[in-house]
Amino acid sequence: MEDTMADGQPVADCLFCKIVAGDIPAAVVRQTEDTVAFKDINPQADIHDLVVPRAHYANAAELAANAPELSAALLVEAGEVAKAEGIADDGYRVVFNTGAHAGQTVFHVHAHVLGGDFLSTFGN
Ligand code: D5M
Repeated sequence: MEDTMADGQPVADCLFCKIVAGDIPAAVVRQTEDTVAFKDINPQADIHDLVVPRAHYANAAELAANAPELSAALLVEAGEVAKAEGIADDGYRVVFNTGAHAGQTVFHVHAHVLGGDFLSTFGN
């Protein structure tokens, strides 16, 4: 997948831009100047939150290429969300689905933060 140039401006028909703007309701867990964290509507674990930058970037690669400091802030916030949800000590998973073959369905970058029950491990 090619990294594309992007400036972070809101996209009119983007679901997560609408959640960031407050135009669509979400169960918000935490907010910072740069990010919003909310409950995934279709949870795959006891705790399943999404952390999005307020700025619109399509996926993790596009975010990293165009806004590296915001990438770092998103990862820091994923850790803060895990702490707030009480799953930081036992362990949790941070996932960025990138592109259609990975199952990405919303093309505004989001970190899935999953934990709270047994998570299967890769390769064992
Ligand atoms: O993840 C996209 C995720 O977004 C998927 O787990 C469902 C979730 N989703 C979709 N609509 C909403 C709303 N309105 N609120 C909260 N969560 C939502 P992906 O990695 O793109 O497959």
